[in-house]
Amino acid sequence: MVEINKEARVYVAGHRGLVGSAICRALKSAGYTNVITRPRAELDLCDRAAVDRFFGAEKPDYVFVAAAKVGGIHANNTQPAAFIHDNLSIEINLIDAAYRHGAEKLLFLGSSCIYPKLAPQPIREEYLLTGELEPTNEPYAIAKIAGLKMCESYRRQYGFNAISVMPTNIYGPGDNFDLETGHVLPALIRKAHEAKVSGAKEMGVWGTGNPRREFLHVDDLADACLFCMQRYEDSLALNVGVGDDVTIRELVETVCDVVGFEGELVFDTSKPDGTPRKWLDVGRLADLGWRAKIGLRDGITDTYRWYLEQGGALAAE
Ligand code: GFB
Repeated sequence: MVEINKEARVYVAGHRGLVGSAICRALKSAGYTNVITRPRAELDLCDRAAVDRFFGAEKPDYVFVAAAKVGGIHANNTQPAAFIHDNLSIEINLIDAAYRHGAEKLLFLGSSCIYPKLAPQPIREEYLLTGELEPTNEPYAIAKIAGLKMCESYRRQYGFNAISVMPTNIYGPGDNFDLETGHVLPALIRKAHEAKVSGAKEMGVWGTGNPRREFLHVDDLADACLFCMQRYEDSLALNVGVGDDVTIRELVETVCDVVGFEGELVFDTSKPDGTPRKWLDVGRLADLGWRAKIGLRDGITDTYRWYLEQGGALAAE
């Protein structure tokens, strides 16, 4: 266990995103006083020279790589070039600059979609690169695999203390509620809410409803990231999940219950299902002493509350 000095210079890349903003909240409540962030208008993470200048000037001790181009199944499927380009650029620029400017440690965030589409379930860390990827998000997955391999390689060749964590599907306050580009959980909250306030008889759900997904609240993920920054030092990319999954049909039923929409569900099977299941084996992280605390229903309730506070109700009325 490494006790990180509360005055250490901690840089959170992607601090306005779902994950980065939760890491900043967690750092603040843990008493860290020197958290460094930069808005995109001031630092373009795809610009290598700019990232290098930033690291040279700020010299962060600890780096959380929560910056990424992310999106749901439709965004991944329709913008493959942007997903592979932006994610590779961000990873190369940040990991290399952190190493060259003497950071103590770096934590890289990947995704459970790095594993083979038909991996045995639950998915253990060692199943990486044992089979074909899910086609709807292959470019994103390839970029995330490159990021974890960079961490592994910089550790092996240069002794740089870079670790990777692979979270399952994340949701929570700060999520993207756009119906085209967002992930399933915020999209369903918005659809159920809008159907309720407009008095609609039905709401649309993409795909068959049969795929299974595991959902981790972003505050649990942020907690796991701080835990790993202090306790984990190995080249193996560590799974972070809740140890449980649900079908999309079960998910939408819970969402409708929380939101209070009682109409019909209409499954649009012209939309892709994506990978049938990605249930992570979280045994390694549990052995280190970390477990998720926020149950799915409570997490959905919390996220719906946040959505309403942001004006979701007004937007839908
Ligand atoms: O969250 P999601 O977009 O991404 O979709 P993936 C999960 C499942 O929910 C799919 C279904 O089977 C969708 O067809 N679904 C049902 C919906 N209704 C909706 C809806 O209204 N919106 C959306 N978005 N889905 C992404 C990857 O995969 O997961 C990324 O593309 C990343 O690379 C991310 O790994 C975590 O779980 O299929």
